[in-house]
Amino acid sequence: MTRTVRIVGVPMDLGADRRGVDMGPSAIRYAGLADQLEATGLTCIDDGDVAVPRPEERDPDAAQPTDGQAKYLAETETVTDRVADAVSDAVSDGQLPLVLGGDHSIAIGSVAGAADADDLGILWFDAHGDFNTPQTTPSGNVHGMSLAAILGIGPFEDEPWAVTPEIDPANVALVGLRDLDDEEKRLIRESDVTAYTMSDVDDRGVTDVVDDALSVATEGTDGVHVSLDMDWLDPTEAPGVGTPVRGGVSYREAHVAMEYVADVGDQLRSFELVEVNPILDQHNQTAELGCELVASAFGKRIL
Ligand code: NNH
Ligand code: MN
Ligand code: MN
Ligand code: MN
Repeated sequence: MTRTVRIVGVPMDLGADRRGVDMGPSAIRYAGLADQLEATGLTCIDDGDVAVPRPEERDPDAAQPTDGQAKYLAETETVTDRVADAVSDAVSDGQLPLVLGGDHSIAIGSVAGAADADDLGILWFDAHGDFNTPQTTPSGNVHGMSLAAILGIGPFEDEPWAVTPEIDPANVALVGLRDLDDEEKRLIRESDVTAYTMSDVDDRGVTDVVDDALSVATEGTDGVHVSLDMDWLDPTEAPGVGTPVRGGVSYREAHVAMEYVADVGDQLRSFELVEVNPILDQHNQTAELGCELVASAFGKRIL
C-alpha cells in the first residue's frame, strides 16, 4: 500500500461506563503506531486529537430527556460530527483515515465521514453487536448502540445526525460475536446484516469467516470501513478493554484476519481502532497489539 495514512485521535469516553478509554489515543501513539506504519512503508500524518467535552463541564441543571436510555447523546453528536469532518477531509485528500478511540460510539462519526455519499461496506470486529437502541440498552451506553445508530434502527430513525443512509445493512458484517443482549439478538436477526459468532469461527476457521465477511462488505460497494474493537480479542491478549469477554480470537487469528483485510487493497476506505483502555491494561500490551494489527491490516508481512 502506498497511501498516506492520516491519524485522527478521539479521546472519547462518554459512550462507555469505564473512564480511562479516553486515554486510548495517547497509549496507542506511545506504543509506536507511527513508527510501525512507517516501517511498513506508509507515510503517516498525525492530525492530533478531536476535542471531546468533559462530563464535568455539563450543566447539571440542563434537561437531558434521553439520559437513562442513551447517556450523553447530545455530546456524542458534537463529537461524532467533528470525527466525521476529520475523516471526510482525509478521504477527500486521497488519504487513508485511521481513527483512534476512545469508545466505540465514535464509529458513528467515522462511518459518516468515510461514506461521503458513497456506498460503503462495514466490517465490525467485536465481541459485542453494538446493536442496542435507546429502547433495548441495558446500560444506556452509546458504545453498545453505535452500529444500530449508523443503520437507523428503531428510535435512531429520529436521530438523523447518527444515521449514515448510504450504508446498506446487506453490506455489513459482524465478526467474532459472543456477548449479545436478548433484545439486541432479536434486532440483529431482524436486520439484513450478516453476523458471524465465535461459534462460526470455531466451526469454519477465522480465514474462511473473514473471507465471507469481506465479500459481504465489498460486493457492490465503493469501499470498506473496518471497525476494530479490541475486545474482539481474547482478554488474555487484550486485557486493556472496558468490557472483556472470554473466548475471543487469539493473537494469530487476529493477525491473519487483518492480513486478509489488507488484501482488499485500495477498497479499504477507513479504519478505526477502539476501546483501548490503558488504565485497565497491563504494560500497554493492548495498545501495542492494536498497533501491530493495524500494521497487518495496512500490508505488513512477516517476510
Ligand atoms: N451490550 C452491552 C451494552 O449495550 C455492552 C456493549 N459493550 C461494548 N461493545 N464494549 O462493543 O452496553
Ligand atoms: Mn464495540
Ligand atoms: Mn465490544
Ligand atoms: Mn450534525
